[in-house]
Amino acid sequence: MADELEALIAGLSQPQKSVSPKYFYDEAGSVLFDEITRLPEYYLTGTELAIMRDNIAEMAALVGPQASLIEFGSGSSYKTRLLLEHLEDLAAYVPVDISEEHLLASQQRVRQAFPHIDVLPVVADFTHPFQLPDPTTMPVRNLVYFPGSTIGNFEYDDAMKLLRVMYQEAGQGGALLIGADLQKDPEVIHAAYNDSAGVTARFNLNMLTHLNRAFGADFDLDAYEHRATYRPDEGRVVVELVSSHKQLVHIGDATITIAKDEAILTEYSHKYAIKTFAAMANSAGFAVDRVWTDPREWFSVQLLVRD
Ligand code: SAH
Ligand code: AVI
Repeated sequence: MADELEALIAGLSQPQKSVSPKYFYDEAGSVLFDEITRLPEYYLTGTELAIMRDNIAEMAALVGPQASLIEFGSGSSYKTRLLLEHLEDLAAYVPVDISEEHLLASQQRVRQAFPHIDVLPVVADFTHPFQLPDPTTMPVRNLVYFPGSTIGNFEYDDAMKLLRVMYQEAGQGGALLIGADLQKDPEVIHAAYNDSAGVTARFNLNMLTHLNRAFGADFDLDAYEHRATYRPDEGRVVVELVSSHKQLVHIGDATITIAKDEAILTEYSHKYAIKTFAAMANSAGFAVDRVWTDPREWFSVQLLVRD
């Protein structure tokens, strides 16, 4: 907690103030994210799910029997159900997530639906070293699963670090099945992060409620507005909270001055070109075995393998 507070204060003390997007995900934030996935503008989840449905038989055949399925940022494990249904004779399912209550409640439901599967949830921040449990049955290989384009919430260096961690966790003969959102019409992307029902705005603002509760901060919850801008030249959405007036925020023993109209960066959401993503995968040691997309080529699910 002391390290977390220190990192938070450091982020809020830079000329460009920022807070890690991991603070979106308290219990309320996880529920709001689920609501986002059902929005008509938020094409990512529906498109990825359709890709999974269309190709699940081939995916399961490529992975083979008795794998251990390790998921980073599992959320509600909704898309994962397809893998749990189709992967043959799964050795274990290990969902990893930072949002404790949501993870445990989701896995209760997964256990009920798949009583024959060894479900071993891990509450952890996957950007720091963490321990994975040993399944009761020895797996033939590991399949790391990282759906949702959550990789896109990391800047290049941190995304590379995470891919290297997943390379290690995949182990010899293992693989990474990863969802990566693709570059497309900027208006489509803009709408996905500026939905008409205002759910993304509530999701973004909830981060401050979370920080006030978890760290005793005193952000004025009424003073901020959601802003999300797609920058095609950078291939990413920039998500911010913009302060309507000057204020002092106390967090730990720090006092942060936030100017009128100043923006706190809360998230990047990178949109990839298939080629750039392949270069990242290769730099992490993976070979790109398969890339599945939808007919509009809006989203990709990729099987990255290691030898
Ligand atoms: N996989 C789901 C959820 C994606 S939302 C889907 O595809 O729909 C991102 C998920 O990652 C959330 O459940 C969030 O709690 C989790 N998450 C974000 N940052 C994390 C971190 N640093 N460590 C662990 N989990 C994290
Ligand atoms: C989890 N992650 C991939 C989402 C995204 O699209 O970048 C989080 C999100 N932020 C705003 N809407 C959804």
